[in-house]
Amino acid sequence: MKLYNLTGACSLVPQIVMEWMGVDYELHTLDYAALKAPEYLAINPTGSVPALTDGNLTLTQNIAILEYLVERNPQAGLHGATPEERANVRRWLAFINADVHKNFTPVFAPQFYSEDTAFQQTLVNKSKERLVQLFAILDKQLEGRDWLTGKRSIADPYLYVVLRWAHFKEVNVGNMANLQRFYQQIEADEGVKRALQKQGL
Ligand SMILES: N[C@@H](CCC(=O)N[C@@H](CS)C(=O)NCC(=O)O)C(=O)O
Repeated sequence: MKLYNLTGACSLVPQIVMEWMGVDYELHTLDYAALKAPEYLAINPTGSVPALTDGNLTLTQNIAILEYLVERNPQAGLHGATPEERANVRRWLAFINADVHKNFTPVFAPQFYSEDTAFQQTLVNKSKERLVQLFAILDKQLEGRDWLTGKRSIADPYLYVVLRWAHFKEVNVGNMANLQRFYQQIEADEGVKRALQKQGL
């Protein structure tokens, strides 16, 4: 399997999952220009990571990739064991992918939306305010739990990656004790350390 990656981006999520599963994969790191080049656009027309190839299969979209990995490696136990548990894992995955992740786009790249620098700053500030509200929901969910759904799943590395971004972009989550505990715990994980090291982080 080959994972197309941009250093520190959301492609770190399936990479950590593959480390946890102990599967063989090749990490193919691109720079931003290569993401928009015809060669990669043929793999992912949106010019974004992640993309995963496995034999004849070419897959994009984090959620689809994560679900594919767990279907291929059920023994890793990274999805729920019952329909209810799996629905709960999907709920938190969707929350992080569709709500949290998307609110980082204006924080990282406000220039995508406007050339007006004053407007860009407003956009960054408003998006960070929204992110604080969304992270507070995640913090509450972690109350009394080590992992988002009570046991380790494919949702947890996604939470880790957006928390890394929150620290990097100074989104104010410092007073959210459950998130801080989760972050320290997952950073100490050997699979996470290997993934970061392979990315040069
Ligand atoms: N909906 C996509 C979003 C992927 C995405 O936003 N990737 C970012 C990195 S975290 C990216 O490649 N951005 C570069 C760009 O869009 O120019 C998914 O879930 O896989």
